[in-house]
Amino acid sequence: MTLARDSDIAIVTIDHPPVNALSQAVRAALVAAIEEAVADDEVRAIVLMGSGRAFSAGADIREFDLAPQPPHLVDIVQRIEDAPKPVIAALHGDVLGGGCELALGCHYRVAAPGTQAGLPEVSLGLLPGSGGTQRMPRLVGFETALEMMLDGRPRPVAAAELTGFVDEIAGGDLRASTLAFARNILAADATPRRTRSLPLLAANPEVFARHAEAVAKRRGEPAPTRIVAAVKRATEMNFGEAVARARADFLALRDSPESRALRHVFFAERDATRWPTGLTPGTARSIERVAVIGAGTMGQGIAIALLDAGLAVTLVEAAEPALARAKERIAAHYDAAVEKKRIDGDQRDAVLARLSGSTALDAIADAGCVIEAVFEDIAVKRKVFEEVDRIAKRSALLATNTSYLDVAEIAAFTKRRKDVVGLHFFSPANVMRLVEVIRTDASSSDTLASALALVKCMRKLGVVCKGKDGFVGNRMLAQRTRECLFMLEEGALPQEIDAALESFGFALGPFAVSDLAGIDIGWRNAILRRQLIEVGRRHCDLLDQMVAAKRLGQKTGAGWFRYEAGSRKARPDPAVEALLIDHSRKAGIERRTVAPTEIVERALLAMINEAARILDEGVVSRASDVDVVWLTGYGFPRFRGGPLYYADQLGLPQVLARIESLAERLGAEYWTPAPLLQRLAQAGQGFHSARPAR
Ligand code: 3H9
Repeated sequence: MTLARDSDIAIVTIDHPPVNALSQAVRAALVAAIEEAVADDEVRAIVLMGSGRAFSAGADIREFDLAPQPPHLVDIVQRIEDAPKPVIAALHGDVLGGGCELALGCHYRVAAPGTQAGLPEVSLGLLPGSGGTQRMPRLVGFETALEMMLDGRPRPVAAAELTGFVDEIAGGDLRASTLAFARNILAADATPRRTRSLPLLAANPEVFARHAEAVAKRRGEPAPTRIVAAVKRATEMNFGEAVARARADFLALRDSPESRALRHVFFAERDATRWPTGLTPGTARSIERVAVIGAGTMGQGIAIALLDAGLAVTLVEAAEPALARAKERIAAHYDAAVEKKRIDGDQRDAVLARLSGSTALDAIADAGCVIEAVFEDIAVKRKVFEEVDRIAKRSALLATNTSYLDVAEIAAFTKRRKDVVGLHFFSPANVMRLVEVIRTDASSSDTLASALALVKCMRKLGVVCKGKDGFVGNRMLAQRTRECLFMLEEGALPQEIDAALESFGFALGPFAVSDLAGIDIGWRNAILRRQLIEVGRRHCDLLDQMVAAKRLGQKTGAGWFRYEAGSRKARPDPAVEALLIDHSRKAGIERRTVAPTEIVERALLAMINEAARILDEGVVSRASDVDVVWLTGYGFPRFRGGPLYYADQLGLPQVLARIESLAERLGAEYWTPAPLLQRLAQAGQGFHSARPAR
C-alpha cells in the first residue's frame, strides 16, 4: 500500500501482486492510509487505485478457511463512503467481488478502457458481503445488479448496462485522468456523493419473482436464493440493516459445504495449470500454423478452436467431398456468429482466410503442430503417423486426439517419439474447456511445454496425464457406465438412474448424455475397451442390443428415451422397459426397485475406486487434477468439488467400508477396493491431504 500526494490530492495505491487480493494485511494498510489522508487537512480529495494488472480481484480467497480477521472489508467500505472528502476510485483491469464493493463505496469512479467489473461471489458459493447487494442496484438498477450477482460474469465497464457504475472512461493515462476528474469535483465544490444515499429506482416486483423462479432450478446451490433475497431487502428495510443481513448471510455461506467445495474448485483449476511435480521444466516452441488431420466433427471443432485462438489451420481429409463439407460447416459456424452479432463480417472473413484445406498429407509440411483426429483404430493411426513422421518438419509438435489408445504405441510409429503427445479434446471441441494432455515416458519436456502453451492459447484447461485406456475421464466413465448398465439389468429404468444423478447435481443423467452423444459412440468405445482390458465375468450386452435395435439416441429419435420429432426432450419409453424386462429374464436376474441412494452410491463409488487406481499409477500428479477433469469435461457438479473431493468429504474410511459392503453383496470382481484407498483410509488421510502448499 502506498500513500502519495499530488498537491492537495492523496493517492492511495493498493500494491499486492498479482491481483491485489484484499488480505488482512492489505485491509489493515488500506484503513491506515485512508485514515491518514482523511486526517490530513491539506488533503482535499482522495484517489484510490491499484497497481499492476488489476484494481483488485476482491477478498483473499485463501483466508476464507480461517476465522474472519479485522478490519473487515464491510467496515472499510463504509468508512470510505462516510469520508468527509471526495474519494474517487481509479479502476483498471479486474474490479471483482470485494474489489468492486470497494469501488462502490467510493464517491466517484473513473475507469481505464478495457476495465472489467463483476460480482463473481456466486461462483464461490457466496454473495457480495461488503454492501454490494445494496449499492450495486443503486447505480445500475435491480435487473443488471441481480444478473451480475447471479451469473458472476465480469462485464466491460464501457457496456451500456454499467453506465451508472462509472462516471468517466479515462481518455488517456488513468492516474492523470482521475486527478483531473478530482480537480473538477473540487472546483465545482462537489460534496461526497454517497452511493447509499442515491435513490432506488422503483423495483418491479416481477424482477424478484422471475429471478427467484430461475434460481430455484439451481439445485444444491444455496447462494443464488440468498442473493435474490438480499437484493430484495433494499426495498424492504433500511440500508444499514440490509448490509448487516447480507454480511451475516455471507458468513453463513462461507462456512457452507458448497462454498468450501467451490473454493477447492477455484484452486484446483489453477493448480492444474502448474507444471507437473518432478518433471524438468521445458521451453515451449512457437507455433503459428497447426495441421489437423481428419475433418470429422472432432477435427472441425479443433480447427474452430485453433482459428479462434488466432492460429492458421490446415485441414487435411482424404476425400474431397468430406473436406468441402467440413469447410462449409466451419464457415457456417462463423456465419452464425455474425448473425448473432458476436463478430462482424470482416472478422469472419479474416478468420476464414487463416483456414486452408487439402486432400494431400504433404500440406502439413509447414505446420508447427500436427493434430491427428482420424478414426479410433490403431492400424489407421499407424498409417497416418508413419506418413506424418516422413512429412512434418523436424521441429513440429505431433499430437494424437485418441481417447483410448496407447499414446506411447502411437509415438513408436514415428522416429521422433520425444515429439509426440496426446491432446484429448472433448466434443464439441470449440466449446469444451478440458483437454487431457497425455505425455509418454519418451515425450520431452519441451514437447509437453509446447502442448500446454498451445492449449492455454486456445483458452482451454490442459490437465497433464499419462497412460492409455481412457486416461482419466473416460477410464472413470467406463466404470460408471458399467455400474449403471448393471443397475438397469437389476431393475432400474434409465429415467430413474438419470433422475438420481441429476438430483445429485449432474446437469444431465448418464443415459440422456448417451442419447445426446449417440449410443453407437459409447458402444464402439466399449468394444475397443473389450479388446484392451480383460473382460470381467459379469458382462452386460445392453449396449449391443440397443445398437442392434438401431436405437442410437436423439439422432434416431429413440435411444434410452424416446424423442418426438423436432424435440430434444427425453421421454421415458415403454419399449426400453420391455427390452430391459426381457433382458433381465434371459439373464436370470430378478428385477427389483433400485433406490436413488443406491444409484448415486454405486455410480460414484465405481468412479472413485478407479480414480484411486489412476492416482496410484501416477496417471496424474495431483488428486485435484482428477476433480478438474470431471468438473470441466463431464459436468460433475461444481458445488460438490469433484469426485475425489467428494470422497474426502464422505471420509475415506466410510468410502472404503461402503465399497467393501458392495463387494460382499455384488462380488469382488468389480468392487475390490483400490490399494491407495485402503492405505489412505487406514492412515486417516484424504486424497487431497498431499495437496501442494500455496
Ligand atoms: C469476495 O470478494 C467476497 C466479498 O464480497 C466480501 C468479502 C468480505 N484471492 O486466475 P489467475 C490468485 S470473494 C486469492 O491464475 P488470471 C490465483 O490463485 C472473491 N488469490 O490469473 C493465482 O495464484 P497463483 C471474489 C487470488 O489472469 C493468481 O492470483 N473474487 C484471487 O487468469 C493469478 O490468478 C473472485 O472470485 C483472490 N481473490 O485471472 C475473483 N484471485 O499464481 C477470483 C486470483 O498462485 N479471481 N488469485 O496460481 C479471478 O477470477 C481471476 O484470478 C482473475 C485473474 C480474473 C482475477
